[in-house]
Amino acid sequence: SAFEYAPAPESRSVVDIAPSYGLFIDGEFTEAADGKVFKTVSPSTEEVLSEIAQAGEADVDRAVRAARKAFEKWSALPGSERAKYLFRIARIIQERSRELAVLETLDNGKPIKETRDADLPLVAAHFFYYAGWADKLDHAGFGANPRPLGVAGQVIPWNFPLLMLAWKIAPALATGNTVVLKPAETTPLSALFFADICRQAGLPKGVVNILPGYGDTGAALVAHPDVNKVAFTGSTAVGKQIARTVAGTSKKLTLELGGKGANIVFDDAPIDQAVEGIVNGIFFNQGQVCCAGSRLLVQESIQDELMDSLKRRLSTLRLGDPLDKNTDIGAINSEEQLARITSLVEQGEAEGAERWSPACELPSSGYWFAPTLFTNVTQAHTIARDEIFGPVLSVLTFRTPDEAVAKANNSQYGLSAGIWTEKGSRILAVANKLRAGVIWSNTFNKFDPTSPFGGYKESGFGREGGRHGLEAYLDV
Ligand code: TXE
Repeated sequence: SAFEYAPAPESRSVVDIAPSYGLFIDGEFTEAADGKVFKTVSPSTEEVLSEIAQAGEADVDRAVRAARKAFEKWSALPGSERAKYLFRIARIIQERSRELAVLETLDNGKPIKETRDADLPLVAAHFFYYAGWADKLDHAGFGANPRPLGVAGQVIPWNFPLLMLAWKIAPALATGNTVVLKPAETTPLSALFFADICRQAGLPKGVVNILPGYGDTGAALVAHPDVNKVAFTGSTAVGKQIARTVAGTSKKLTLELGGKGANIVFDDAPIDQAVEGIVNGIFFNQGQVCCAGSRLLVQESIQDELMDSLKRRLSTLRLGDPLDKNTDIGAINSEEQLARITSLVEQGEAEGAERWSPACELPSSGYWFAPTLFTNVTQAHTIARDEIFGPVLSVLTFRTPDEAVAKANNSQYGLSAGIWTEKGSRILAVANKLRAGVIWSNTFNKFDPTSPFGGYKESGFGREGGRHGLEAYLDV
């Protein structure tokens, strides 16, 4: 794509990680008021990468004040001026994309192939896309002169650290808001490198503030009385807690939460293409994707053929060093996440589903989980209902399109779905009945900044991306 900019294979030496990092408040890196720090670890080796300042309530307050002060000038700039900064940020991201891809792989554990070819190009694309909107807000269909909300408090997860930052920060800045963002505790580094990029781009002080920390830092940010807009991506449990905090205030809220995506394969689907889509759907980023196709719904008549092909394909996946450009499956992001996956998989076995994994040796240090398939799964099984957020696929069958739709919709979640069939009429008929925010057909996990993304039901509300993503940051 036009946004790709990462020419060579990657090595650790392209990134220089300092032994410690501060919080980024009002354009400066600073220690936490109470001096607290935490360590960030590389999940593929358990090596400590750096020591990070941990923001407390006093730091949240300082950052929100800085953002409030910056808002006066930032929101008064013509959109064309804000666009210049965003374009500059986008270009610096492209120029530094090798460094950022390696950094993200080290801190997150995901394969370099993904950070290089998916995360980083998409991060740059989001900044370019929203830079383009900054001077066209009067033409976005919201009426003349839509106004920014003020200070946005943004809390993001660890599965796509820099991409989630881009989803949040690019539309907020384009619309004239200022930002205080809390990255996840296991992946703070790329957000801090982004702070450096803001300085490199000459972004006015206080427009972007980055506060690493744990859940309590996020809770303090969300609760701060001078925050006007809250944007959260993470677990459904924390999303509900945040909704309770925000209820009864005038803050605007968008939530992007969990999922249990159904990938529906009809008997006329091209099998080889479907197998690639199934693999991409659940093993991309080790399955730690909110819109993962974690439930495979396969038409009964092709179950045996499809499972044979799928098992053969899984046996070719390479698990290991995420910095190796041939690696398909990297490390699980944290020990906690590995424990969560392990416990749900054990529950799947205990409830009677049949477990299968290809022969594969796991490295001796780091957090790893082999690609796993479950067959003989029923809709009552926990592994068919709960988000596992790991490389684990639950396979169910159906006979008719109506049964496929009923099973796909039988979920507390409604974020994503996939439909595999040669029949265009069937794609439309089925898609119209699915309660999911994003539906792919004959492909999976395709992302584009022009397209809104978000969920039904307990997958959250509000949309990010596209023109709709602007609305979340504007009074119209
Ligand atoms: O999420 P948390 P965790 C799902 C996935 C995963 C599970 C748990 O199923 O297995 O959630 O992951 C911050 N107030 N998803 O524990 O805790 C936290 O510091 C404000 C799906 O990592 O929700 C981090 O920055 N913030 C998901 C962010 O919330 C709080 C992505 C996410 O962490 C907070 C991640 C609080 N009270 C997990 N408590 C997706 N939708 O993509 C924590 N945080």
